[in-house]
Amino acid sequence: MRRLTAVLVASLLALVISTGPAAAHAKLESMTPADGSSMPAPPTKVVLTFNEPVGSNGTQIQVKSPAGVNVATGAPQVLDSTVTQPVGAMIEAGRYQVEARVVSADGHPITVSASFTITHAGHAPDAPPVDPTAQPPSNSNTVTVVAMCLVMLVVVALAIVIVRRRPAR
Ligand SMILES: [Cu+2]
Repeated sequence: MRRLTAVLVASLLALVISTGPAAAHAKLESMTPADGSSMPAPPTKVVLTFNEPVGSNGTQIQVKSPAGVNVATGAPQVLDSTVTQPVGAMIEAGRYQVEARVVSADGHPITVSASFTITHAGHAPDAPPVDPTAQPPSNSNTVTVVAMCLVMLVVVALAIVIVRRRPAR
């Protein structure tokens, strides 16, 4: 009899543990850019879509560059079941890791771990415009940096032209 009681208690506990919290927690349904995807141009935002509305308090999203720099800028915007995180310039090509902490409707936090890869580095948008009439700076390091920026600008411009020229699907 004691054994039967123990088995009953154990089954009840198992039932509560397995059906209780799991049913109520938000789950990531999709991400834009898609988890595991690879693209040439850096996105300007990361959008997480969950299977149910999530809370706006306590939401934290980090988008880490291959070197570990967080490129997320500003607060994530929560609208029903989607969370939009603006991201700044992605000046490194490679894999970006998305680490999100989102609060489920029942108040419990969940964490999301996903990633995407960009094959072409972006360019810092707040870089000063290049003045073609400017005197070449005396510092050779500065010249190198400016030259690299110019090359990046050309690459990005080319990428935009190529993407625009592709016929619509
Ligand atoms: Cu919960």
